[in-house]
Amino acid sequence: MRALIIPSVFLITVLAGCKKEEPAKEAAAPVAVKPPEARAPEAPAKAPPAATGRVVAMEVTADGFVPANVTLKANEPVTLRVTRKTDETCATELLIDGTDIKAKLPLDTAVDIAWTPTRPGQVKYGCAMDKMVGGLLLVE
Ligand SMILES: [Cu+2]
Repeated sequence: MRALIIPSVFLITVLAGCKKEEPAKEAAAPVAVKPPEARAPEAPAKAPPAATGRVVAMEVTADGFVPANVTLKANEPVTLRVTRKTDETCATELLIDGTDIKAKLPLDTAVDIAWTPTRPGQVKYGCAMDKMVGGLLLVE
């Protein structure tokens, strides 16, 4: 008798299992959606970072970067807060020689560019077009 009962119980279990599995997967889906919670900590990281060190306000006008030349100190963190005030310029980005810095400059938006020069000297910065519109960071 057991030989007959066991297969039928097995069959019922399998059928029930099949039917229950799908809702179980749906239930599992929200669990798989949990990573957004893990992404949540990234969001604050994307928020504008607090300015580091001295803040130097600069503007991009029809005359270029104003002021064009800025004196900095070696090993002293600085934040260049650059606001592009005109569309009459090709300086819609700011690049700094010898660094990976390439900051987009949206119109009328202050953009913080943090940098710590490591050695004295003159560092050229400016637009993406070979810094034709730009100036010098004079590192003392
Ligand atoms: Cu340019």
